[in-house]
Amino acid sequence: MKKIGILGGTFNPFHKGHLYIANAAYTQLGLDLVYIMPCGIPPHKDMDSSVTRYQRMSMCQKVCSNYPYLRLLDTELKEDGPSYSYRTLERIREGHPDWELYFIIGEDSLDQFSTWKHPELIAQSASLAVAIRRAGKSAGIDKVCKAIREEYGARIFLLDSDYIDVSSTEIRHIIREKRDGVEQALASLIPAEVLSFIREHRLYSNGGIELSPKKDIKPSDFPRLKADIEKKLEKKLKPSRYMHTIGVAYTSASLAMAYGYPMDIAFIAGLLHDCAKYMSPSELYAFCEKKDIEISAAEKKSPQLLHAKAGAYLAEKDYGITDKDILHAVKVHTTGCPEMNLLDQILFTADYIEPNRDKARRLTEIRQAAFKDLRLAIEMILSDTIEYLKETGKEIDQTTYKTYEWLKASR
Ligand code: DGI
Ligand code: FE
Ligand code: FE
Repeated sequence: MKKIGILGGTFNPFHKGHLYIANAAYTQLGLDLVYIMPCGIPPHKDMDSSVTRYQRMSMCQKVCSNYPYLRLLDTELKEDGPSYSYRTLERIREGHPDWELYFIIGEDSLDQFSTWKHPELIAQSASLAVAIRRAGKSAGIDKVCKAIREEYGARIFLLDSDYIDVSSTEIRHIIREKRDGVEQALASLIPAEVLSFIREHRLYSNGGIELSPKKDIKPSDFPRLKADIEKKLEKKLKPSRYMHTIGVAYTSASLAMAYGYPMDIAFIAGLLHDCAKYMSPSELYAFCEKKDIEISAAEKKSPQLLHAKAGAYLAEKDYGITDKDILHAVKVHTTGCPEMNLLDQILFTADYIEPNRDKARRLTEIRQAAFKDLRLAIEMILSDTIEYLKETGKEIDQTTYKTYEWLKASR
């Protein structure tokens, strides 16, 4: 038997609270997998009707592809009417006789449990995994559990999950009202890949008010910008470096497609990432000193690393790029950085896997991983890079290590 958690919800949008609960169930109950199950039409909750079930599904899918223990379950998404948990769980059980089910719910849902349709059938199909706030564990909860156990024969497990206090309703309000510091607030509440999906699809923003007008490249400007940058780069870079650059641009755009990031932005980041590569190490060093760009200990010993920072500088000053995401992704494309955002991750990976590359040892595996599990791909790249640098006796930048540690810790 496989121990399977089921976390249902509207996920409108998916947020970090969901992630905490799923993770608490996975680790504390020793589950094999947790299925994220967005509903088709929610029975009670009022819905933002402008967001389709497929968009809610995509947001869940994006998160699932970044966590190996999460999977998407579309049982309820496919239903036309409202879904009832007792029926859904029955159907899952019939479809997967080898699954031992743990139905993950919040403490509030447990209070409501007897008002659900056929609680006795739910209790037959699955154990209940109840996420409670550690701080708020009340005496009341034991009483409620006892009553439900006795009345319905339910098996109940309590999960310690002092999850961050966040609700989808609150998130929708923050976006709609465009409160101050909205970007930062949202980044702490929603996984990065969901946030970029919300941005790209302009969800929850009421009549097209954009959540931060961060796309500094208008779609109508893109063809011209692309042509101009390509022309300039072709003159500056060696032919092989230019080929690589084009490869990274298209690979970035493809990864952007796969993970729901604006493709034009990813393409431009790919084009510009090595724009400083025409300089030799000593020229890069002199350039950065002159421009007051900070030089780390590792960069002192291996000044070619500076092509990333110098590239970000040139992208802004020589190529007129103002988009912060692009400039940041170029800046960290060689070492990565802790908390690297989605575009950082896309560019970092594209640089390693683009079609002209042929030297790295696990290229085939990493290329496959990149489109399924981006973080895993980055972990593999960093691990191989660190190994390679050790073998060749090169100085390893602290940022490279820190990025690797961050990834492993946030898995
Ligand atoms: O500029 P590219 O060749 O396209 O690719 P890149 O910007 O990822 O640079 C790759 C090179 O950088 C590769 O030879 C490994 C090296 N590198 C990556 N992290 C570090 C590093 N070199 C040193 N010395 N220290 C690092 O931490
Ligand atoms: Fe590079
Ligand atoms: Fe490169």
